[in-house]
Amino acid sequence: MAENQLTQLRSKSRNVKIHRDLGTVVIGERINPTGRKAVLEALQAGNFEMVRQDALAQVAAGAAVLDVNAGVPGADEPQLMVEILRNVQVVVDVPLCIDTANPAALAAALAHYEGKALVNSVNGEARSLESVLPLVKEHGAAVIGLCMDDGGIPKTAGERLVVAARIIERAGALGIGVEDVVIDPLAMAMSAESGAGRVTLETIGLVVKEFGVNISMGASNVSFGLPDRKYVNATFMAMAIQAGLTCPITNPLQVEVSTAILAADLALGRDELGMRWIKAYRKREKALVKA
Ligand code: THG
Repeated sequence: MAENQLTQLRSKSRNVKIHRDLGTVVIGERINPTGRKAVLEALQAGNFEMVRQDALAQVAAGAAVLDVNAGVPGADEPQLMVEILRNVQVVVDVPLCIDTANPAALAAALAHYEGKALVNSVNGEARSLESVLPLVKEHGAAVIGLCMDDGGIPKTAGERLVVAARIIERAGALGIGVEDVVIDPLAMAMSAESGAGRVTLETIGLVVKEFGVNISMGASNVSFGLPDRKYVNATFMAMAIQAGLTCPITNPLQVEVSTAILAADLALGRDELGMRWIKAYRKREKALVKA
């Protein structure tokens, strides 16, 4: 069993620690035109108000880090990414997770960013490793490594572990410590492939045992194509935290998911005297009274 790693991210004035003995770190998923049509339409209209609102609301709902994606078809992604980052940083001061497959957008974002960002993402493909990891090293960032490569997404947990090992090894060769590599086992739609949830959970187990690294994933992906997604998301979230997930990319406004995260942390002894659970309860009560 490898020792659990500590990943630290920073914004201008805040430091966020990610470690398996600490509370689960929520990375808010909502600033994403690829995943959300309303954001896409706002950005296409040159309107950044929704991005600012999504930033504020997610942090108020408990996100410690925000994922930022600028994938608008036909747009100048490097320029749009920086514009979105600027708008987010005007309203909140939390570390950001830069979600792009475009090396030019990543370079622009890292040049603009003050602090230690989480790069989302690199994968096991040679081209990705060669373009992303030097930027991560140059800017002293941390990086999410996806368990996939030229061959696509491996079917078994053992094969995904092999990809994770390659990413960690290549990062290490460039001087990026294992504590700054966060592995994403890949969560896919369970409605399309019945074993999808299980292989994700098994991958988390293998990667944590071997490397002790922090684990992230797009945790809402599992429920694509299903009705009542929030219950599926919440249950899968608790199971994945038990397996070793430490920093899910998810929607903190979905109360079923947020409470599942807090309850899982409580059950695993990461919430002293249940203080975080009680605080979140009081906050929900207060919001109900106001409404
Ligand atoms: N791993 C890593 N990064 C990721 C993902 C991952 N980034 C993108 C994605 N997956 C995580 N982000 C989202 C964002 C939104 C949704 C899911 C994952 C989502 N959107 C609703 C939907 O599609 O039904 C909302 C639709 C809408 O409002 O238009 O669920 O896996 N490293």
